[in-house]
Amino acid sequence: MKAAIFDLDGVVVYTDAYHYRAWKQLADEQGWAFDESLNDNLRGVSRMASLQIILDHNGIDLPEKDKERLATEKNEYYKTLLQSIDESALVDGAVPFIRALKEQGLLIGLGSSSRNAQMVIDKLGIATLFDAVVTGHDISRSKPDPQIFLMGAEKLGVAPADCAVFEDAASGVEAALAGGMTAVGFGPSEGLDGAHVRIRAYSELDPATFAAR
Ligand code: B16
Ligand code: MG
Repeated sequence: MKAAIFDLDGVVVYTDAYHYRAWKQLADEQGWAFDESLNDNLRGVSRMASLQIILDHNGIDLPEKDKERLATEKNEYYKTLLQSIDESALVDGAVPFIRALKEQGLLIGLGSSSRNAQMVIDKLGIATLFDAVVTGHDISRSKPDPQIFLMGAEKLGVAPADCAVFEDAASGVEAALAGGMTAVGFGPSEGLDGAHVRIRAYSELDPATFAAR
């Protein structure tokens, strides 16, 4: 193992809960059904594709212009929630685990579909943990396409086969596997069983043993 690429939302920061609250605010205003199990289907999925999943779930068809307005509205709610984000939003054990991997000589990347990812890591003061950052601004194809992680490996100068990917989304695990990387499924979501390693907390992994895989 030469590198580890981390997804952001739900893997390093609990912004998955913030995304949920922002979509829920929009859904309540619009009178749409939306709950945590539907929210699980939005993990790792781009903003517009997430909106489409919610609309499909509610059997609603809208012109493109309206969809763009609604997605922007959700993003405004999300950014308002982010204004009060602090260290308490860091996933338990994530930063110490990443530092321990660095001590083992691994390079660290960030591979997040979110266009807000850079702002989040800057605000939390964790941007310097990452040797390479790829976000929703850099990609043309969403997870489960492996593009985001392949770009990350390339930026790190490491072969995909020497990379591990930490993901809380089924689409992200699929992307890592499609990229020929070691996939680690993290967190409470279902649909992560195809990953090479499946954990619910960082305490389940020993960094030295993991780095030696
Ligand atoms: P934004 P990740 C993903 O980030 C989230 O899991 C997903 O819920 C969100 O819709 C997507 O980013 C886009 O985010 O609206 O901020 O551009 O999990 O890939 O870090
Ligand atoms: Mg995620």
